[in-house]
Amino acid sequence: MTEERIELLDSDITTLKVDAIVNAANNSLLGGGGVDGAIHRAAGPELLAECFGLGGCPTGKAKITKGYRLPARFVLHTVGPVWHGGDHSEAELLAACYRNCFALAARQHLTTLALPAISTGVYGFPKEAAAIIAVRETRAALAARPELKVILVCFNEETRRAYEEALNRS
Ligand code: AR6
Repeated sequence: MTEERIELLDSDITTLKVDAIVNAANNSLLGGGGVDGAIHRAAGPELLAECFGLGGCPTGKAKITKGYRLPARFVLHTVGPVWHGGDHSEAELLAACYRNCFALAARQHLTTLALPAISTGVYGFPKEAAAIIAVRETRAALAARPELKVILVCFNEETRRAYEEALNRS
């Protein structure tokens, strides 16, 4: 069963002791606000130093670093699309973020992953539509890897509601 391996958790992602947390970063990978800022603050300056060497990241792709002072061992940095109304491949790019994070986790044999609601903050992606994509891609990843466990982190009530609705749809 895949559903038993998806957890919704009201939490600050920087506190979670998992194999990897996902960062909703920007193309520079050099920090920012939102969850990105919180992760860099909690991980310490060594994270920024490693990110400098990565040369940024295209939208929809993902790169890995160590977690440094975080309880999580690794950080998977992905760059979600900025919402421009929905006709600019936003849905495909958001799905690619999830797929590339899950693929990277599989390559590194990481089994416990926590993800924020990528693109739904500063980048303005509608929460309900984003939750449907997150749940669909998470279910596909869980079906492909029986050892995988995924925590979808709800930083606010609207995000939790959007995930609950997406999980109940099918
Ligand atoms: N733990 C878990 N989730 C969080 C946390 C946290 N500590 N803080 C915020 N969220 P956002 P984006 C939630 O804006 O929309 C940055 O400046 C938040 O409530 O962090 O992908 C980057 O550098 C929302 O549900 O990311 C980029 O420039 C979700 O995380 C830009 O923002 C994503 O919100 C990326 O924008």
